[in-house]
Amino acid sequence: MKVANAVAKILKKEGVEFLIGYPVNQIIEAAAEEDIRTIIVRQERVGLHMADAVSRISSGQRIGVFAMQHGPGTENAFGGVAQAFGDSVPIVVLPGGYPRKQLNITPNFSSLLNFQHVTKWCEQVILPDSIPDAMRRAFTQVKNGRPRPVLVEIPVDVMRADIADDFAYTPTPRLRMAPDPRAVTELAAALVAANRLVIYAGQGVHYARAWTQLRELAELLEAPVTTSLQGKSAFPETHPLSLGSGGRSISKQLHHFLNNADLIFGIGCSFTTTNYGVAMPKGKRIAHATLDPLDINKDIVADLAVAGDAGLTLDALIAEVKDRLKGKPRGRLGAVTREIATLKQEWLAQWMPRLTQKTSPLSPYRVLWDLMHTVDVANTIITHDAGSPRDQISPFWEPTEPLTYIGWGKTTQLGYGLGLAMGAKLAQPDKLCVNFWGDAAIGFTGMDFETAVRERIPILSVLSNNFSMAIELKVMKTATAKYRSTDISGNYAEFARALGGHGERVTEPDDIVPAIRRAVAKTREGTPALLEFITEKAEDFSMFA
Ligand SMILES: Cc1ncc(C[n+]2csc(CCOP(=O)(O)OP(=O)(O)O)c2C)c(N)n1
Ligand SMILES: [Mg+2]
Repeated sequence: MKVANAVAKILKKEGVEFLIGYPVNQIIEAAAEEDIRTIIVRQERVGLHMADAVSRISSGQRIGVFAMQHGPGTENAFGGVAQAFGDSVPIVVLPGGYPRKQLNITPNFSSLLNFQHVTKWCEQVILPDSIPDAMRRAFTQVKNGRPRPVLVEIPVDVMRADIADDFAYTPTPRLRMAPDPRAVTELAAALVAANRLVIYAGQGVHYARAWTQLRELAELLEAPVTTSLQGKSAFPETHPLSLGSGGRSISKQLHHFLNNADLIFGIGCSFTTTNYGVAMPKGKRIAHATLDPLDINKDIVADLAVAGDAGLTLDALIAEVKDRLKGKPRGRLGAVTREIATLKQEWLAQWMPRLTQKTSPLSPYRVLWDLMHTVDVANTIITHDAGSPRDQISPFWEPTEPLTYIGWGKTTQLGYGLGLAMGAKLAQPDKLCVNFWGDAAIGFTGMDFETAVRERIPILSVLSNNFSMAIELKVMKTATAKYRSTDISGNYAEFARALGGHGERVTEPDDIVPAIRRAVAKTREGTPALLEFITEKAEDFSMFA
């Protein structure tokens, strides 16, 4: 058999249900022969974002796979892989390579050389017989340890070469790393001793599917919980102990509790310094439990550290904490939840005029508020985009179920959200999958709305069109005044209709809810929808100095 066919058979054995790709790559044809659904995008980057969401939404239980051609396809894919690396998403990338005769000779693009720093495993296969070994290594790495992209580059002549029909391949295992019991004991003692503990959950909780344990520990300790953007939806934000999620913009209650904490316990998070994550106030005691020791003592100093799977760590902590509390809660719950509720009320009261504003152009906050109160939040998966949309939505959207919000931003490529919503819809066809983005973001990846139409991936795309890069207005004052450098134009409702989807432009506050209802109905019929809300150039965010 040909190597490309062997790769497809291995994908099948690894449980891969769809291959997202862009031609020419012989694995696409071979996958179709194996009844693996092939999904062809309009550009590589978006296909990688889709694969990324498949992995995220399944906690890495289903691995997103993307294949593209050598040279241009591979070059154009770089952003998608880099974004998955930045946000630690496990995907398998299968680029073609130049024929062995020209491989690694300038100016031919080498995946092996160029993807080293945006993958955790990057291999080039020279010998046809090495394919099963290379795929075994890649799948073992992508399913274990810290989630991140892996890549196997296969030169086109290797793809066409023969390999024995009876090659051996056993699906790779998933292993969980348990924390050191002594470190857990020390950490449990500190958690119980703390007076004003805040729990900060990262996406490690999603990958470990440890949502129940997170909630149990928080309730045992009667401690408030926040999440990173990537961890958003790991804890129900309607829970009385929720502080909402951390990002560039945050709730007043989160700001208050972090600043008054005597111990911050990060679980399944990296504590990476980033503009798109809430900064830990200086001088706080930090306990850091995470899978990859690479993150420990990286950007913040950990007073206590535990390395291991978030689920196993939480299991062990729950047992230790129960032991210490001896079935007697400390009676803090009432006071803590009252403090949260009071602050939340004050904060929402302050924002309510924006969230319910009746002006045209529309307040983007009003659009989001109406969206959240019109859709079935528990059965919706939503993601933001780079720019104002992220900072507008993340503090106010309250997920109740795990993996219903895809948060991101360790690197923040405009246009990422569309592919994420499409990948989420592939993985969870019964959920309403939504991306909320701006008119700069749609400029990057908008053409792939056509992929949603053609491949029958009925997402709802919510566009905040303010005819501007509003978030850049403050830093581009002269360029805007002299050359209108932050202006953008376009009619995206017409664009969506031209591509075969449902498109509506909404300008009046009273039309927001009916338009959302119509669009959701369209997605149920199988038609992707794009709602273009004409919004003001808002520059206010829920930020605290
Ligand atoms: C690929 C890429 N280039 C540049 C940026 C920097 N950037 C972040 S937001 C933004 C403008 C966002 O404008 P828009 O999407 O219209 O949202 P708005 O702030 O207007 O609501 C820019 C240029 C980025 N995040 N990604
Ligand atoms: Mg804009």
